[in-house]
Amino acid sequence: MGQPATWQDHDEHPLTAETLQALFDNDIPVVRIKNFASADECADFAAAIQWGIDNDIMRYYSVKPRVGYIGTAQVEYRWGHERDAYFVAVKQAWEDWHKVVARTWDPQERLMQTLREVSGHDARIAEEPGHGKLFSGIIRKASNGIGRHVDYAPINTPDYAISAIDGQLGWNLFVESPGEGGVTTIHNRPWNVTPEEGKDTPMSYGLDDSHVAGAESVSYAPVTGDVVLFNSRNPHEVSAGAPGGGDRLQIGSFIGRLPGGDMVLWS
Ligand SMILES: O=C(O)CCC(=O)C(=O)O
Ligand SMILES: [Fe+2]
Repeated sequence: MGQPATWQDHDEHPLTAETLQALFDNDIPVVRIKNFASADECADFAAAIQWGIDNDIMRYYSVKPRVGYIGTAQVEYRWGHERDAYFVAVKQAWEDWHKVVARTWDPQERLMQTLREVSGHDARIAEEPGHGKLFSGIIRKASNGIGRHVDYAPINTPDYAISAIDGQLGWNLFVESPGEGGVTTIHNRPWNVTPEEGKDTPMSYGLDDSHVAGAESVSYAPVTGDVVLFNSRNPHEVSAGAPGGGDRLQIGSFIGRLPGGDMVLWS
């Protein structure tokens, strides 16, 4: 490998056709869509999440710190599960998700529409031939933070159709945010290991400092109503929100860029 990667700048950019591609190409660190949702829309969505918590629709990941979610995460099925088990979970995930979103509005639909308008390319939920749609649009309560990890389908999920993408972003809309903390740090060190045929895909969660040593980094704060996008192939982590502040309530997914420019979404 040659020189370590560097970003053009450390700024938060508005969403345009150019910044979207620059983010996929890892030339810039962060795109922020300010005021993607109004304060009323955020409060309404947060109330729907609370209804999901009160009705035991929220589940908790097998990782520390504890992260609550509504929906499912494909990456949780990468080891020791048949593909069919993931698609059984997808069916339940969409049912749970629709119960919540039916009470409020659909940020993911708005986001896909925004991506189409800005880019001139299609943006749609990812599908696996023979199985149908993946789940997309995970709702999370991440008030205690999220450990350092990478998200990149060609390495995480080499045997799914989404592995055909050549760039991967994460987007999140924050509908409630801690007054302090809950900051996401992104390290410019795109994940680059070769998955071995017939072996488990490499560990992508709980990455220690050796994975980011010497890399430049940028941090962003969750702001209620904003969508933030970043290149999820870079190691990233979320700090805990300060106690006594609001929760960190969010909805988001990955956006993969297919050769030709169309975009597919999944969680
Ligand atoms: O909540 C965030 O800021 C980032 C969460 C995350 O790891 C992701 O969306 O891939
Ligand atoms: Fe992530």
